[in-house]
Amino acid sequence: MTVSAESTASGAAASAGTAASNVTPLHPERARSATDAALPDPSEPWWKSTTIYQIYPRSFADSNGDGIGDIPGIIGKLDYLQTLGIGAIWLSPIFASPMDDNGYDISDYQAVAPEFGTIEDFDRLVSEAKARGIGIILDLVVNHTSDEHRWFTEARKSRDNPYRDYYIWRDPAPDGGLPNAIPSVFGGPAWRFDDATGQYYFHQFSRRQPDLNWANPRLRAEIYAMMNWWLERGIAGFRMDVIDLIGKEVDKGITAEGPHLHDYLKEMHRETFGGRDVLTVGEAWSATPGSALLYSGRDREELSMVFQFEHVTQGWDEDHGKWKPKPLDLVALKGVLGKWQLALAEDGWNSLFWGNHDLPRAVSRYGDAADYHVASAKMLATVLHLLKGTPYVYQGEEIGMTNAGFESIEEYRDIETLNMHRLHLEAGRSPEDFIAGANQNSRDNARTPMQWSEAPNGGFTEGVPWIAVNANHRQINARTAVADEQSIFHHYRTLIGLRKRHGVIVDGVFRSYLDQHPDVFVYTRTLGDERLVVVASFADHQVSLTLPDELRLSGACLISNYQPVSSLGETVSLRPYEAFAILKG
Ligand code: TEU
Ligand code: CA
Repeated sequence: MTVSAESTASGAAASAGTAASNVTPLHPERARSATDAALPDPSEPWWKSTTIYQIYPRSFADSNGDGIGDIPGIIGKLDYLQTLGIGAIWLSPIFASPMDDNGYDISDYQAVAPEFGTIEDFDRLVSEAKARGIGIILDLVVNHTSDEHRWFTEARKSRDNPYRDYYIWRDPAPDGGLPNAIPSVFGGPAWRFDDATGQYYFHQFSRRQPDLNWANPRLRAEIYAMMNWWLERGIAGFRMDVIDLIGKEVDKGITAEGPHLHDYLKEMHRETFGGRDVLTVGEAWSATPGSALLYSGRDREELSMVFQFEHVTQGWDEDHGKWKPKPLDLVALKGVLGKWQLALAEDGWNSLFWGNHDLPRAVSRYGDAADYHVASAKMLATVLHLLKGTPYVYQGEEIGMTNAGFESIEEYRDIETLNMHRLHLEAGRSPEDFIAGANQNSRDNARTPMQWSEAPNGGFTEGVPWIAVNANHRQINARTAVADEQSIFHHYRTLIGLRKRHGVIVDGVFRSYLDQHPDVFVYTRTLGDERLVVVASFADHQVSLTLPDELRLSGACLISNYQPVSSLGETVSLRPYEAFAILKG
């Protein structure tokens, strides 16, 4: 049961709002007067008090029965997203692509992939979303293109082709072998020999995703022109794919955070989105708190924020990485989250996420999908959404979708998973072992179709889905969740509403407590005389806590996943995965 002092109020407001709000500006909640102290500071960027929803178009909603999600399908679900209360959609790639990596291999940046729709569909999505106070954030994939992009088909024609230097070519090593040993993220070497011109080209992902040479100013100018073309269509910003890799210096073995990376980002800022009221978030697997300040510092004129992944990789095995994930270590996890909260307390800005289209489902990885599905999913949402930063909800997370539970490699579709499976077997390791790891961490766990209803295929498609729908869609689906006020969906809706109304959630100073406690995450957010206390249990059993003096207080219970808790004494007893937040002041 989710209750909060405000939920009944916000429920009424939301349903009422829907009727009235079809013509509101993009972020109406920010129109309120600056004197409302408790409210977020309206002079701050919209994306500091807004929650973002990520859509993986292939798996969201299919409108024409071909088993593949599409843009008209997304338009048909905008009312659902407006009810959830999100302020912008991060749309994974919708551009023309041979789909070797499901669109992260683009063959034409200014064309919509036919299976996803048309440019007219896209413009309708932008206007229909805007009418509901929702912005559209596009995925900018400019570390590499598809090998079917005109630039690459030209470049591989001859060594002196005008597009040759848009990519990274090297002669074979003296022994005729690979130029160097840089590996591809998807397994195998990062170099592919091109018979026609007798040189290797560099690809950090699949061999059909050749890396671009950002040292080439002509290339950069073309990319900036493309970005401005989309900005002119009214988008709300960009998510930038592996942006930490564009400054690579391959001869030095440098791939991430190369010497000119921040020069390129400053130039991009100057030439494209600088001065526009948009959100830019860079995916940076190599980011550290120090480099995050370079990317997102307020005077840096680079990006709004980055996606850093330390809370993800801390759970990976040293040797086998994500294919042998370690059991949840809460002390390590909250240690990383706390470090980033403190490091970006005065400057820079955090992104907050448990999942995305590359990561396992949150409730399966960090919660307990089997015995405490609803309680643990709500606990995870409370812990993440009350931290300082911009929260991201990955499609289906708001209804507690779980990992796929595939039994055989035949059910998998992801190029990274299939590549790693092949290499795993070639290394003589057991297929069962691989499937066990894939079931926990393969990217396909996030890519099974959105579960809209109990209907066949979860109401995702009238056709045959490109990847299997999770059988638990009969229990876990949006129709059931929206109809049940106590569902995970309404818990997310309440949290998203709280961030719009409470400055302490947006700007409050973070402080954690009981850092070495293996089962609970306790932290506060303080702004002026307002203090928010968040208490959460990651344990599937009852836990008793002794609280430090400064946490023994009473106030308004903003949210909880059991009964409301509005006062804390010396000791507190927490039920399995219990979580609540109390606002004092
Ligand atoms: O991901 C970057 C990336 O390194 C991860 O996908 C990585 O492969 C993995 O999942 C962690 O082991 C971005 C996109 O998010 C991803 O979908 C693309 O496949 C990749 O870049 C290439 O564009
Ligand atoms: Ca379709």
